Amino acid sequence: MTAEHPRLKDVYAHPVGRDAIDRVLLQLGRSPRWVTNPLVANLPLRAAARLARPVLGGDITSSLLDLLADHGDGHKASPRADADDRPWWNRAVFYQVYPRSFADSDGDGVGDLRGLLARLDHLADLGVDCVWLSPIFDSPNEDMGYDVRDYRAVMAEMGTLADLDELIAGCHARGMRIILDLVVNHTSAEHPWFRAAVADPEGPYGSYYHLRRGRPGEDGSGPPPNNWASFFGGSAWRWLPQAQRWALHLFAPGQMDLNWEEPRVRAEVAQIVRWWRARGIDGFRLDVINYISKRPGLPDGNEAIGTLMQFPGIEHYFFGPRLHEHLRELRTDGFTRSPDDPVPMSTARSRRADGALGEPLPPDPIGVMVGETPGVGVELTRLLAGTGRGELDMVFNFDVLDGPGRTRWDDYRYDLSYLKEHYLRSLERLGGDAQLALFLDNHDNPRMLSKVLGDRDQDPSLRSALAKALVTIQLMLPGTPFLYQGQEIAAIDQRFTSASELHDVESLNRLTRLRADGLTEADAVARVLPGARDHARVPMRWEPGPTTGFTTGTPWQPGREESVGFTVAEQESDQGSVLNHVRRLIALRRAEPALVDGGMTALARSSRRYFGWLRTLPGTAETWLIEVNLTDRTIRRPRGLPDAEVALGSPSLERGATMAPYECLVARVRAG
Ligand code: ISL
Repeated sequence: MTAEHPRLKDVYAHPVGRDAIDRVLLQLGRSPRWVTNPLVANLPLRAAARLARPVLGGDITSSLLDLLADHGDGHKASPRADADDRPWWNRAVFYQVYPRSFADSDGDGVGDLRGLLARLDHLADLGVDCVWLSPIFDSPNEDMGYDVRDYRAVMAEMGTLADLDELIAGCHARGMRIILDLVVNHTSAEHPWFRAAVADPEGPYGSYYHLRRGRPGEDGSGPPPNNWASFFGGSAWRWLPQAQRWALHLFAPGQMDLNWEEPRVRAEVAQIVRWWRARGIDGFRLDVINYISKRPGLPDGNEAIGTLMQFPGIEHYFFGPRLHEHLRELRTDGFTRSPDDPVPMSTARSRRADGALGEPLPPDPIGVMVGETPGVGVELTRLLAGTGRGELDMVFNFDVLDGPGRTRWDDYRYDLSYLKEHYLRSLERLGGDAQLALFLDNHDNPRMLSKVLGDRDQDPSLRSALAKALVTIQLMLPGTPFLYQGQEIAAIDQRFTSASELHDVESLNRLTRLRADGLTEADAVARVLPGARDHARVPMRWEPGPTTGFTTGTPWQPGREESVGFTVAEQESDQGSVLNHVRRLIALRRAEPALVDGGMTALARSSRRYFGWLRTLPGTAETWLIEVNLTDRTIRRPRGLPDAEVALGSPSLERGATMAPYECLVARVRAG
């Protein structure tokens, strides 16, 4: 930014400023129009900040300007590649497996690699192109594998490296790629690097982490080096008596933040990636990858930002000064194949439009890089994953998950008109500059179905209809869909009743804090459940029965649901099931290029109830119509829609003047 006395509009014109302001407004539940109003937009930044002080609780100007200064204002992205040059992940359907809860082969109650191997046909039959596994590396599991002890070993309860090799080959043989979770913002405190750093902070591994001496005269009982908070509660610093140092952990006390300023850390990470690529892994989902670059000196966080975003310090690392540089280096040194690299142990077989398998593909020149990037909005998506930027391929923008003014912990009903608005606005603003990653569920969030339906999520007809509608949106909008296990059978939140049923470190810490604040156990549980990550971590429901075909033993996290019709086995034989709807949608994507490569035109843009759009393949007359009723009521279709032949619809292939609750359809527009 160049202006000496910036106005609010100058800040808003900067990609980082725009995303930061949009995020604050979303958090406060205010419309972005608040900033674009010319009277407000022309205010000098300092005056705007003064006016906003009662709402923000303090002055955030200098923090905002520091952030902008770190990133210049240029953001160049090349236009989207021609249809023929598009990378495979542009057309792929990804499927996230949470291995601990997917399938258990040995009866110990914990899902494992051989369990998944035995279920791979389920994913291939669904039409999945790429399987993503949540962490499987050796870990003490303080945060369920997001705390890695050895990046080149499989955790014992999930199997062995040989099992993983078999799994990779099994995916490839079925025409699916496979990616893993790369958790390198932090390691486990039990990782040998951290042990060595603690044993000798001045030695070769001391600089691998953020270790700080206490402030003068302190013995560790005093205040930590800065005011940063951990996402799982309390300070982000832990005192290490043996080393007489503080160590930074943005997550659990056993998840130690790596120091990416240290070149040897970056080289180690690149080597880990190359090692897995040689084994046949096709890329990685990179955990909290936007947090790796921290502002040098690790200064205190701005208090107003801390209060507003709930995590003091966040402005110093959510989009740190060297993020772009680190990502580019990792892409080149870790993910890009060089001519001397060994040929991967296997590669995926190609798959034709009719689903039939072809020959194994040549190795990909670059492994896919999917960034998990909390706090990143549309503009930063373009900066981090814009075509030709040489950083990430796609990022997850979490703004879709909660409505304006809401957080994950609020007990509220999600309004799908926000989902429509969010996706349309993102697509319009991204243009062809970056590929949208379309996801609604993952292992860190309650199920979207339950967020929308609330207590009515157990009503079988609403549940099925909405599950189909949501997945139709995900699979038919331009972008790359990421399905999460269970979405294909309309998984909903679990009815947990007591604290003893929760396992996640985040839920447990929150419960402890609420209890310490004086809440009864029942009240504390009630406050944690709306946002608990445990909901999405219950075992996959393969078949009816107490352990749902997940295990022959006692599941580590028992599933409590007793519904009829919401297991894979039951839905298999039901032509009208959610499972068969998802299969047909994916098959249609494969067969009809317009549904994947086609441009998009929104219909009835301002309707809050109806979500309709056309997909047209440039240079052809091939046009498809997709329609979704976003409400639990019957609605009228807008007038003037093209005549179209329904290929796939819920509840039927009839297309009348009205749409049933959460009805959705995909139809081929008739020529003329
Ligand atoms: O659940 C959250 C904390 O409130 C999310 O913000 C989540 O921590 C964030 O999206 C980062 O998630 C990833 O990294 C975490 C891990 O616990 C999550 O499971 C993972 O998806 C730390 O590695």
